[in-house]
Amino acid sequence: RGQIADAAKVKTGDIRKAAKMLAASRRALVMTGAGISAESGIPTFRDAQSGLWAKYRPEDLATPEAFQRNPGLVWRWYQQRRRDLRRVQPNAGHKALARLAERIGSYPLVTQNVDDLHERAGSERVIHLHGELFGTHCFECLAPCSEEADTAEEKDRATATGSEAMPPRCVHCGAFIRPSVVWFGEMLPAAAWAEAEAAAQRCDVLLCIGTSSLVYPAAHLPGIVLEAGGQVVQVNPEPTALDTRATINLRGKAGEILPALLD
Ligand code: BV8
Ligand code: ZN
Repeated sequence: RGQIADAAKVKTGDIRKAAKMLAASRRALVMTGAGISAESGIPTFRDAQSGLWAKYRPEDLATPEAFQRNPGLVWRWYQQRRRDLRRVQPNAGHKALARLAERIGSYPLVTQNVDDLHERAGSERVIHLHGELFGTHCFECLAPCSEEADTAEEKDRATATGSEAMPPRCVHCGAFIRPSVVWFGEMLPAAAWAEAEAAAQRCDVLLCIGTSSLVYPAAHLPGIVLEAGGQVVQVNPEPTALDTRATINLRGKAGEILPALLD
């Protein structure tokens, strides 16, 4: 009941209008934020951090300064998020986006998320603006870290010394290994940003899902689409900074609205 009620809560006219726009699009672009992974059980940054991390704000942990000040604490936060991610599955929203490509042809999927749920749901052209949780590289010499971030020895060290686990050291220069995500204050990967910006300049419909549209430069993308004459369909259960400019606002959860767009 709840599921049908929620999708029905959104005016069916809007869903039909959005579905028609997507079906008629020749160069669609999809952009996602943490909200699309919420129904898989991955907390968004907006949700209060749970458990161990309740006393930290992500903006205070996801920075190079935080890592330099307390590498163990930041490393353990990412290790916890990797463990959590291994335990969850893509949800109906991720799967609907993979099916959308079969329906309207392949399209670029720009995500702010560092999880791999779009890939695991079958989406092909995923552009990670903020890096990927399972990647690791050296904080100093940037050499990619060859072994899996949490190797067996790493796991032993974590369990042996409880909460004292420190990041592994770079085999080349001895500095700490860090997660390959973009922290606040860091530049986005140039190629990913260039690809996302070009796709926004040429797309005719942007489907923008589960983002509070507060983090830049990712939050510039819908404006680039609108300035270039494209249209924006937003999917979010809450109001966001994008509401006033979106062509259509579908007020609901990704896991319910996205499958309804394919009906
Ligand atoms: C840079 C990886 C430039 C790490 C992340 C002052 C004003 C403006 C900008 C700035 C400023 N001060 C600093 C800046 C720049 C800063 C920024 O924008 N800060 C913000 C906080 C104001 N940006 C940066 O630092 C970027 N780099 O600008 O460099 C530069 C220039 C010169 C020299 C050097 C550098 C880098 C930003 C990248 C940060 N890394 N992630 C990690 O994951 O650990 S950002 C991280 O937070 C996420 O990737 C996401 O993008 C962002 C927001 O998190 P959430 O809010 O949780 O997610 P989201 O926004 O997607 O919101 C959740 C939404 O889902 C909500 O709306 C909710 O309603 C909805 N939802 C919930 N459930 C559902 C749902 N939707 C659908 N279905 C549901 N079921
Ligand atoms: Zn190194």
